[in-house]
Amino acid sequence: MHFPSAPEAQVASLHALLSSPRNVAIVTHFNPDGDALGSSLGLWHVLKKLGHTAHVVLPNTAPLDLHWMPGYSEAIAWDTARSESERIVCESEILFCLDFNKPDRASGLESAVRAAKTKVLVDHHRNPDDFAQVAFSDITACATAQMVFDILGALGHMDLIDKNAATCLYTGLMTDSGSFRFPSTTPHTLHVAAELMAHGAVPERIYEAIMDNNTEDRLRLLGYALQERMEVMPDKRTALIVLTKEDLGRFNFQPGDTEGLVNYGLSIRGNRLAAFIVERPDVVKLSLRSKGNLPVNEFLASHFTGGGHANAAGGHAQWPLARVVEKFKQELPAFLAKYPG
Ligand SMILES: [Mn+2]
Repeated sequence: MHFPSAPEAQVASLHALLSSPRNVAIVTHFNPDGDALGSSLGLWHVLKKLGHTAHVVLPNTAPLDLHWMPGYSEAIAWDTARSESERIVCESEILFCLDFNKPDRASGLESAVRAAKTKVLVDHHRNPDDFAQVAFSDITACATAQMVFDILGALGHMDLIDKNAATCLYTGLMTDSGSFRFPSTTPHTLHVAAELMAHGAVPERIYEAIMDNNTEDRLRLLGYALQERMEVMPDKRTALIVLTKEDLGRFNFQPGDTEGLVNYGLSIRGNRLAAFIVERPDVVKLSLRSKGNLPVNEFLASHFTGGGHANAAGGHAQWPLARVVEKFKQELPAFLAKYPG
């Protein structure tokens, strides 16, 4: 098996760093998703087996539907344990930064991340900041969990991937690849999935744990968003969903409840763009998805604050909701005209 996300030089540096027992911390991005947690916990299970002292430290508590992941109960979160989180990150001998590539994505842990002396970046997002001593950056990898697998394989630790680690890594792979359907899914992705299955991951269980985990409020919010708050623009092959903070309050919004909502707009026959704009307490957030050659990361970077992948990107704006929606609609025609589909 080959490990495309694990270049020899970086693997050698990491091998040297981990050659004796260390105090290791693993940090991932704010609002951790399946890949953030899956890559972090997957790596954590293996580092412990190698004899390191290891902690997963989250900038905030993960959504409830990820709490089942093996090892989650031993992770700590900055929003519930600030000083302990910061201390563990600051005092770590090696800090892994997984699934993000700019220190501010660690939110409240940003200064602790900057202060940590030896940082190892493992990430698949575009345009990484240069803040880590050892950097694994592969924008072609469908998930950070896939990169962690490659790195563990290149280090010769594949045999240390037990059922728990395999379950975590498979979760990252599955969630970030859209259940193995996004264009980022490669033959290698499926080889890694197969290997993780052989190490104990059970796809049926993991899919159920992630997907069949709705609350009634979340499903009602989805129905409401599609029925009352989705604008379909057939001439633009675009669907736009806008939710106000009152909408969220009405359905007792919990973090993660609107995860994946934007994809419904893209599932309309013929659509090439879907947008979801949501009003949060201090910011308006945008989430864009597209098909084919329509780089929504460019659109967000040009007109809002944000970025991401060509077909899946996110951003925000510190303006009133109405102004964000107006700006989106204003800039949309020129963007679509630039990339005729
Ligand atoms: Mn990811």
